[in-house]
Order: sequence, then C-alpha cells, then structure tokens
Amino acid sequence: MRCVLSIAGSDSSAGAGVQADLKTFAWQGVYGLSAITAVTAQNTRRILAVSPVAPELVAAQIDAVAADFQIAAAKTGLLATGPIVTAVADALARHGLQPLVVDPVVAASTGHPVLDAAGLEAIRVRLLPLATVVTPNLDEAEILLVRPVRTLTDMRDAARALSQMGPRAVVIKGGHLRGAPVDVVYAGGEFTELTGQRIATPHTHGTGCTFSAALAARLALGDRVPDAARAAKAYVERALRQAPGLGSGHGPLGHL
Ligand code: PXL
Repeated sequence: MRCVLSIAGSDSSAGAGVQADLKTFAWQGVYGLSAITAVTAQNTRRILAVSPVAPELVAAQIDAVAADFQIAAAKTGLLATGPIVTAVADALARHGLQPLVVDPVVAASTGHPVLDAAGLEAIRVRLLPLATVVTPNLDEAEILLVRPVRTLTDMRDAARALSQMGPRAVVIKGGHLRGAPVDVVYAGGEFTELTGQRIATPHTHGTGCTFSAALAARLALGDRVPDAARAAKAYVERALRQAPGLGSGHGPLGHL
C-alpha cells in the first residue's frame, strides 16, 4: 500500500487539517501518516486557539515515519511559525520526500492568525522551491505574491509568477471566483483549466486541506499533476454534496 505523509495542524472539529487529510487518504486508498505542526481549538464557527508544536518535535515526527515507511508523497498544510516551516523544509530535503504538495495555509477564512510573518517568508523561500505543486486559493495567491488575484486572467499570470518561486507546478483554485469555479493548473509550461460545478452549501470547512490531500494521494498513485488535480477536484465536489450538515457554522465535508 502506498504511504502519504500529511504535515499539518490538528483540527478539533475534524473537518480540516490532519483529520481531513487522513480521511481523504483512506478514501483514496493510500495509507496516511501524519506529523502534527500545531494543535487548534476550533469548531464549525471559529478558531479559538492555535498552539504550535516545538519545531524539534515536528522534525522528530517526520524523521520517525521516514525511517520506517516508504513515503510515496507528502503534503504540507498549516505550519504556524517560521521555525516550524524551516524545520519542515529541512526534514523534507533530508529525506528527499517527493512528490510534495504545498497547501499554502497563510490565512484562515475566519481571520484567526494561522501563520506568522517569518512563516510566510519561509514558505516563499524554503518550501516553494521543494514543491512539486503549490495549491493556493485566490486569497492565498494574493498574499504570496502581494498583488490582486481576482479574475481568470489574474490567475494565469499569478500561476506563472508563483512558478518562478520554485514549484514545478501550480494549481490556483477558483472556488472564490464569481461565477463558475475554474481551477487553473500550470504544469510543464502548459495551462489546463478545470471547470467545476458550484455546489450551494454552507458546509465548506476543510475544502482546501481535502483538495491538497487528494492531490497528494493521486500523485502517490502515479497520476500526473493535471490528472491528479482533476481527480482531487471531483473528490471535493462529491464530498461537498455529501456533507453531513454538522455544526451551526461551516460544517465538515462528507469525506467517506
Ligand atoms: O483550511 C486551512 C486549515 C488548515 N489546517 C487546519 C485548519 C484550517 C482551517 O480551519 O484548522 C488545522
């Protein structure tokens, strides 16, 4: 069985973070490993607290599983601080963990800080050069590039600009576009546009984590980036349709 490592935060509501990743991996038929970077206290309404894990302990979790499992792909999610991003980048390089999906969790939709300024810069300088694919949404692309990314044309320009920062491929997710949610995939110098269906539901918590986890699983199973992105998008759409309707805010997806 292929093994995929999630390096991400714990979500007490289990809709995002490592919990979403492990459910996604299970559904995709890969064995999920995890290295927890931070513990969050949150529900479907908001994040109440984020406590980063010591960078040495984050590295120790990666070292422990890399010493004993053949890891077919990895993904990163919430990383919280500059020292954690650095420890993760060092560990990924030390173990040659590839392919690597970087989900740039630079801001939470609810506004609670999830990454410090040093962490943002370390994602740009240390993590993006290691990435097989980086998967920002529009807001995350704006924060990484420090410029507006609002239209399909902006997304194509942003994908080129982000690829200059080192990742082999870029997927900019268009879930926040007005109109049809089109994802822009830039891989091997070619664009692929994935047009999805907008699903009317408030239960969208963890869509970004779920997409990047499914993408990592598909890469582990041998898909090329555009096919992996198409499969991941289809999985998120299905999980949105099957959301169990839990909580009074933005509830979790139906991963299984
Ligand atoms: O979707 C970003 C995200 C990532 N990781 C964790 C989270 C969230 C958002 O809630 O809680 C642990």
